[in-house]
Amino acid sequence: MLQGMKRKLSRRQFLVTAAPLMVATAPLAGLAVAGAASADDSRPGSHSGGDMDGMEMTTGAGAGTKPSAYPGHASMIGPSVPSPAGPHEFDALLYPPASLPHQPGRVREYDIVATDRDIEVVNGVTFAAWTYNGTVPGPIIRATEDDLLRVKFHNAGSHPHTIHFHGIHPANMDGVFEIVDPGGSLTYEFPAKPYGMHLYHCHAAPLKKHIHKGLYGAFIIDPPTPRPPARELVMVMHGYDTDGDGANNIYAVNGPAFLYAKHPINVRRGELVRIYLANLTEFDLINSFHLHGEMFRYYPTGTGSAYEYTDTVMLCQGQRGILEIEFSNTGLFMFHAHVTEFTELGWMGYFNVSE
Ligand SMILES: [Cu+2]
Repeated sequence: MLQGMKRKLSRRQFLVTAAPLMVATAPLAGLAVAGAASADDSRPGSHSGGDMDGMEMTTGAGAGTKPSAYPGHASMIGPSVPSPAGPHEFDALLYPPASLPHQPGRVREYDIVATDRDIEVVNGVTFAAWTYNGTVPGPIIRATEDDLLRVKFHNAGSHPHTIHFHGIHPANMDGVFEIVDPGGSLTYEFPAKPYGMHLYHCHAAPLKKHIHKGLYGAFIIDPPTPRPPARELVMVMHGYDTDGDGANNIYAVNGPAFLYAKHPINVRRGELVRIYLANLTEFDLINSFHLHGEMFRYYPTGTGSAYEYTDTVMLCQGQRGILEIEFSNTGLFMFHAHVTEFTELGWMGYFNVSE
C-alpha cells in the first residue's frame, strides 16, 4: 500500500497537475516587461539570472485587459515558473569555455566523474540520475581541431559506464568495448577532429538506459581559426522519465525544466548569438528548436559553411548543429520545441533582447 502512495507522476498526470501553471503561448507574445534591463545585462556572457525577479509583467493586449482568472496563467516567465534552478546555477552548461586558436602540440585536459545523483528537475519532482560531474547534461568539453584531447574518466557510480565521443578517433578510444566498472578509471586521449558541434555519451548496455539516465553532454571542436566573436551558448535538448514507464514526462535544455523561462537569457540587438545545439532526448524520435520573432542560419553539425536560413530545426537523437542569430528587435522572444507537447512539459525559454 505504501508503495502505491509513493508519488508517481505519469506524463498525463503531470500535464493535469501542472496545467494551471502552464500558460498558453499566445498571451506571451504581447508581454511587455518593465524594468527588465539591469546592470547584469552588460556582463558579457552573463546569464540574466535574477533580472526578472520582481519585474512587472503586463499583457500587451492593451489597456483595460482584465487580469486573468487563473493566477498562474500569465506567469510562465520569471520567478513563479516551477523550475528549481537558481539564477546562475547552470551557467556552466550554457556558456562554453572560450575558443582558442590552433596551436601545435597543445593538450586539452578534462576530468569527468560518473556519479549517481537525485536531481530536482521541476519543482518537487526528483529524478534518480546517473551524471557526469553531477549534472544532466554533463560538462561542456571544448577543444580546437588537432588539440590532443585528454579526458580522465573515473566511475564513481553504481553501474559500469564509458564515454563515447562523436567525431574521429581510434577504435580503442570509442567508449564501446572499454567498459569502466564502478571504482575504475580510464583516460581517453585522441586528437580532436573534425571541427564542428559534437556530443558525448555513455555507451554501456543497455544504451537506452545509460543515455536516458543522464550520461551525455556537448563536445565542441573549434576550427583552427576560431569562428568570429559572438555571444556563445550551448543548448543540449533532453528529457526525463521520472516514473520509469519508458517515456519522457518532462523536457528541458541544459538541466531543469523551464530553466530559461525562469531566467531568460540576455542578449543584445544586432550582436551575433551563436548556439551550439544538440539533441540527446531518449525515447522520442525527434526534438526541435524554434525561435520566435527572428530567423537564424543553421549549420548542420557545424562542419561546413553551408547553412539553411530558417526559424525551426528538427533533430533526431545525436543530431546537432550550430545556429547563428542576430536579433533585429528588442524585447522578449520565446524559443521552444516545436514538438509543442514538449514545450508545456518544460522545453521552453526566452531571450531578453536589449539595445
Ligand atoms: Cu553508463
